[in-house]
Amino acid sequence: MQNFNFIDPDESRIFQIIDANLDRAREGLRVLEDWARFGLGENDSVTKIKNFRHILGKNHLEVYKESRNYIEDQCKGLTHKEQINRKSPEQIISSNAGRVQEALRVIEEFSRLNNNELSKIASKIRYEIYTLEIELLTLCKCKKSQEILKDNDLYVITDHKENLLEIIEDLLIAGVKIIQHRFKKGTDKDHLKEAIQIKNLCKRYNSLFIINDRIDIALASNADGIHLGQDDLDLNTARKILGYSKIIGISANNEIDICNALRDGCDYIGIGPVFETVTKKGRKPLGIEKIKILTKDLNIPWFAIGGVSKNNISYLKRSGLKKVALVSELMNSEDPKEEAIMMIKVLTHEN
Ligand code: TZP
Ligand code: MG
Repeated sequence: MQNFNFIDPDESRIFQIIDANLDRAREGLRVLEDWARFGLGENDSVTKIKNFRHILGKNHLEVYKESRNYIEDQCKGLTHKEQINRKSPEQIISSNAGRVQEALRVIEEFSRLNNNELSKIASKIRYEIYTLEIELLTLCKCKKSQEILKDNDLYVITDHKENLLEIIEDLLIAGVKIIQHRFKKGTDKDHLKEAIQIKNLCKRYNSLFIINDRIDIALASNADGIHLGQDDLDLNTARKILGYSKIIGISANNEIDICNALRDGCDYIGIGPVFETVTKKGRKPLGIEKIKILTKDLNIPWFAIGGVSKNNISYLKRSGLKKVALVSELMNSEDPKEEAIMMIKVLTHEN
């Protein structure tokens, strides 16, 4: 570190730049830290960000602060209209991560001559912020999807239908927030095309779009998640491929499968069949009581599936099966919109 006893005006300008950018970087970090803490409850990220703030604080030398008013800043208080337009936490995270990265880059450049140590610190933290930004955005996306799963009790699964897009739009208008696309025949090209169309619809209505079985189609259609049965790819492999921004649901119908799914970090469970169903012929129903026993300690969302209809939904709810998934009842309905509205009403109504 150089001796700062004598400060020439050029040096003072540089100190002022470093001072302003240390403030900027620390402020931006504080925004990221608070969202990680209060918005996401992510302690590891909080610790990491706090540590960066403290390192920068320790390196915020008096000599930088003293240069603050030495030269009048004509641009003080200027804002950009983008700042006013920021609406979502994701936008706030992105813009503040960008703010920190830019400020650190400026520090890195201007401190290289007089404080090489600070320059190196700024460079190191800047690289870490690129990764942290992606981590926080991924967690935001995951959290949003998990909230939709927690807050909504009707989960609708598609079947092969000529007018499938029309049915889905009706369901979305009715307020269905979770749609799973399930396809058992046809070509991959057609599946993907249909998946992208449904994804776009779901996005328009802020609903979750989940793909059954096929991780490749889930990725290609930018689905919000995947649903896997016990014979599909295992959860750990799926998580490796999909990362943490996508939700993974598992069909688990016995204690062992439920334990494994929880251990491996699945986001929700589908359990059934509750009743006999034509959609999965020959499957022995578990029945309401067995499902209640299997799910009694579950602390993630779970949906009872199999033979759920408008005639038994209220009974299911009264029996403690408060979240349901279904295929045929709404796919074959004369009026999917009205029926979905009615079902949502029954499921959300407090007993
Ligand atoms: N998994 C267990 S039962 C079932 C699935 C996919 C089929 C449910 O279909 P439906 O028509 O709602 O009974
Ligand atoms: Mg499957």
